[in-house]
Amino acid sequence: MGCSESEDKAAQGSAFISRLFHDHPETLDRFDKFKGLKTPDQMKGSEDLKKHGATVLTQLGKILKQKGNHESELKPLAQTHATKHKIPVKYLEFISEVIIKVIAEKHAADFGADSQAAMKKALELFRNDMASKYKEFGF
Ligand code: 89R
Repeated sequence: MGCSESEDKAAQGSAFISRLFHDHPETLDRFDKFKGLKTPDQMKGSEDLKKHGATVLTQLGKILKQKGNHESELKPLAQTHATKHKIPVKYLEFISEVIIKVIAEKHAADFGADSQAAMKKALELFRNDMASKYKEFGF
């Protein structure tokens, strides 16, 4: 997630999401607006998927930068993902794996064992706090 240009963000964000849909097709079913995307080419060509990819990455980036002091950002995200989109914690595990995998593939040289471990830890913290918020929302 080292790129800051917004175009890179859209490309990178949609790369994570496409990979999630590929590795775990059941996750695609949660999106009414992406259900029609059947092939990797359709996913790559979707402006809407890029836009959403950038939204997700921007939000995740903000949260991870807080290093745990993320209550005000995390709460509304947990609320929509628990009560509206109904995204199980398992799916948050999937996306965490995908994020690590994709960065490791695309940026192998800058993503050594230490960076990977740090990213894993940050994503774990994010997931744990999402899970406790989910409980508060009865999900
Ligand atoms: C699904 C993970 C994540 C996962 C959805 C998933 C889209 C940020 C899944 C629409 C769905 C469905 C929507 C609605 C959505 O709503 O809070 O417009 N997510 C919306 O019909 C994550 C993660 C982050 C994240 C956001 C933001 C929005 C949004 C922001 C918009 C505002 C709102 C963790 C990486 C299921 C495939 C930071 C996953 F499986 F990966 F866990 N979202 N989302 N999401 Fe989602």
